[in-house]
Amino acid sequence: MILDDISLKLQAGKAKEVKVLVQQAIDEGVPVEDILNKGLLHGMGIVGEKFKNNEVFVPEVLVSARAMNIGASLLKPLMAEAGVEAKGKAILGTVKGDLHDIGKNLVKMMLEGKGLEVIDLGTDVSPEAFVQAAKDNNCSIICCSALLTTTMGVMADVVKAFEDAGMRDQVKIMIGGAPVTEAFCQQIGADIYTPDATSCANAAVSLCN
Ligand code: B1M
Repeated sequence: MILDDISLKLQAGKAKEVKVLVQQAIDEGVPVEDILNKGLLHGMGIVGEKFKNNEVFVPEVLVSARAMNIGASLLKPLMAEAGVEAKGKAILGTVKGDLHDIGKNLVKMMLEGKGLEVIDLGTDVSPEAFVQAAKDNNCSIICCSALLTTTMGVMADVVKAFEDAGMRDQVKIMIGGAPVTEAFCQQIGADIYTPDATSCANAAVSLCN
């Protein structure tokens, strides 16, 4: 089945073949969410398990990540609802010390798909940079991603940075990423935890409404 092939080629880091297969799946009318979840993310999940067990190493993970990004880029235009006016805007970044951006990029894709303008600060973003971007763009939705247990604490620093800037009541701080939980969100005084890109985008739209 084509979704299994996408997953296998992604695990093998074959970006060109992933691209061809994703396009083929689109042309065959396979639902975009299935291509993403049962193809690309399924493959990336297996790579993640192998990475954890020292069965693959950083170079292999990077080529799979590249294949993931190329495949996902084909899905992006299909996720955007045609002709949707921007409903609001959000600032997005992976927190300081953390270079993981695949999940963040998916969050961006989903937010844009729901009609939000996204100011993407990239990875390794300091708490001060989130505050500055909120000021510069007059933006009240702040989305922080973290993939490491060693960097998720920076999200607490982001909350504090907005407090110190006297802006805490003007922004909603949304957090997510594999190690992040609802309990952690409450513990650090952030506003909204969501477990995946789709629920993050839905929550952001609710805030805009
Ligand atoms: Co890294 N890495 N990594 N890594 N890496 C993990 C996270 C790890 C769990 C692997 C493992 O050991 N099992 C582990 C963390 C362990 C821990 O913290 N306790 C780990 C480690 C240790 C490291 C290094 C320290 C390894 C080293 O150098 N020794 C290093 C750190 C570098 C740094 O950041 N400073 C490192 C490096 C890398 C690569 C560069 C090789 C590469 C990143 C490439 C890139 O992003 N451009 C990489 C990758 C790819 C992974 C794994 C394999 C996959 C992560 C991923 O992209 N998943 C990961 C293992 C795993 O997660 N199984 C691992 C797919 C992505 C779609 O999921 O990002 O979780 P995710 O996003 C999800 C949700 O979390 C959510 O939405 C997405 C799906 O819908 N979400 C949000 C994300 N952000 C959100 C924000 C929201 C809401 C939802 O609201 C704002």
